[in-house]
Amino acid sequence: MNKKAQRIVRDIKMLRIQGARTIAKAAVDALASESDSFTGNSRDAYLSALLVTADALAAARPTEPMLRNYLRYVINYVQRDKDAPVSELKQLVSSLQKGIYKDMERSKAEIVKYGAALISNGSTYLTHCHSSTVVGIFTKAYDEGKDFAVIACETRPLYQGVKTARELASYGIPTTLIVDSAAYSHIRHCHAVFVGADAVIASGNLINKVGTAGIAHFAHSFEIPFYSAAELHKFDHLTRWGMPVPIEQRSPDEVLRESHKTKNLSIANPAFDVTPADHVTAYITEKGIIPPQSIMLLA
Ligand code: RUB
Repeated sequence: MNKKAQRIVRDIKMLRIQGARTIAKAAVDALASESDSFTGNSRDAYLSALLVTADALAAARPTEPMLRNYLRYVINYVQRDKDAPVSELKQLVSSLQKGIYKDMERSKAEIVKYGAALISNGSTYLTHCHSSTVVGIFTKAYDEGKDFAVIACETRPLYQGVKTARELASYGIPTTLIVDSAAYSHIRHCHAVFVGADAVIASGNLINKVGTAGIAHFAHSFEIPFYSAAELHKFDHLTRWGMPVPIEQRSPDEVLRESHKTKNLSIANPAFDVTPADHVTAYITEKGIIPPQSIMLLA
């Protein structure tokens, strides 16, 4: 792998690059850079360099179908073109990259438009973690002149919710940051919950940052709408045949400092959890706002 691709793999692993869309975009960038820097005329060597890079990127965050779907899309195109010389394949990858970026921008703009339409004056919304799509929904609604407030959960252990709160507050949206365990007492005063999505599976269940499922459960019990902003590329097609989506387990060091660790103490640090489809009011997709039961048909 070239230096840039190695750096992107590292940054994705360490969450310097976070959030499904941003990760997928960076992964496509890494693959295109690997393609670009390849020297030589061997088609097999070129393809194997791409496959090695794609594998490393996919392994960096195993719960990210959007990343896998886009990488697979590029690799499939390259493999299909059996007679093309390496120079042509390089051009192909570069134009696929541009197409993917356009596609991502288009779908985000649609989701943001549909999502902003759900925001009303005088309301308060709760969000969890950092989703660039959800931030886009709130900022679009604000640009449309809507007057509303946001409560953001800080999102232990890596505090991505602080990033959300800072972005929204600096945009001018009244925002309150709470610790994750305060979600229950705040949610009853909210009008809806908006979260992002890392993966959507065949059952319509949502996989998103750990803590999401609990928030969805509270929302369900208070009859508060719970929305997930999810591009259709976040759908994991393998789940149609019963393949489970692995839940990434991260380092215990993110939870507890070395000096605070004690004998016999184990630490669990799952990055995501699974929200059952019946706790999801709807997915906000680029094709519109749809019930979780319809996601498989559409994706
Ligand atoms: C981020 C997270 C986000 C989704 C969607 O988790 O759970 O809600 O990735 O983000 P992490 P987006 O910080 O562990 O990557 O809407 O930007 O795709």
